[in-house]
Amino acid sequence: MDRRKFINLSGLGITSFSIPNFIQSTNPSNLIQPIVASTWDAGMRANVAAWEVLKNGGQALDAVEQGVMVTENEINCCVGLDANPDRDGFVTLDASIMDHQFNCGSVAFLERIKHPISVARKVMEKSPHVFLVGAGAQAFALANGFKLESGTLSEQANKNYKAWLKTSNYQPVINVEKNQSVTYNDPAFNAPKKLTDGEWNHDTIGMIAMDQFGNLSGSCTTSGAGFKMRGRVGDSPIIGAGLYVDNEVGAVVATGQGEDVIRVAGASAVVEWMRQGKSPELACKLVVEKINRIKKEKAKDIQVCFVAINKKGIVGAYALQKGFNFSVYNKEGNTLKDAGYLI
Ligand code: SD4
Repeated sequence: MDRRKFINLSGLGITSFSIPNFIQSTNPSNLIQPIVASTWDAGMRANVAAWEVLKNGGQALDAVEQGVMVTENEINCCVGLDANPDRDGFVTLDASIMDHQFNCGSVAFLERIKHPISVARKVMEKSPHVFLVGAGAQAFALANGFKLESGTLSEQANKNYKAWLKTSNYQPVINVEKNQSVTYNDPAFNAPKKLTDGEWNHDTIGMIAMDQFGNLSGSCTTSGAGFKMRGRVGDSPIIGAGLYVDNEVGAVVATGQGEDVIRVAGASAVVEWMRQGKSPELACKLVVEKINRIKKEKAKDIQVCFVAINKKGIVGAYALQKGFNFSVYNKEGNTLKDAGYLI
């Protein structure tokens, strides 16, 4: 309560009601319950690192960076340097990060750097820009202490690439995961999932979080679409498409067919529905429905998914197709949930 309102209320003789409220709002024991949500089941492992930051009173921005770094680090993973290459055989990475004050940073078409999310944060904090790409992004990373990695494909990516070269037919794969809702109350949950050829069909982790101060942040990191054209960039590093945070309203992250998320400014559109009072899940659904309308009969060939959080700390998600799951960690534990879907 601000001072003027307090004085006005005391003039109305209701100070006895106002004082406890005032005390309550400044009482540290009354801080907001933190929460983190992320895309797919890889989010279960990423959430553990994010929760470590949040439960110790850390900031959402640190949580969403450290959380997705876990996925970027995973061996034989479809996110980060171990992921599928573009059609010329090079892994190119995109990432973005945004805090509660509209600060944001992105990198795209970044090669041979292990943690694109941390480069994106450096762009946000140490450059006058928002978005760096390609050789310039790599030079910026090297100038800021990042190491140039070898550029050799991982064993699994090499196998996948060789198989793809047999036809060299670029066809986006619909991103789905086996549906499986489960709650892990063990805060140390860290069961790595062994990926098999058939399951390696999404390439992104997005994460949104609210810290104990009620501040929101988000991050997104991806290898993009496997076997994409060289230079192709998806939605993940595009602020407003793959990620958006408005601390007055909520935070949203996307995964799936980036081209179709970009054309509706997806994450920003979900935030705007929440601003109009829609729940996070309904806000995601309304944007998925718009994509479905635009794509018409081609909608069945793609997947798009959103995860959103509002200022009350409520998380919701929605996907175009069956098979999208998302991970949520709060004081009750780490839970993998199936998202609702349209078709
Ligand atoms: C992209 N949205 O580059 C990403 C891909 C993705 O799971 O989410 N894959 O279009």
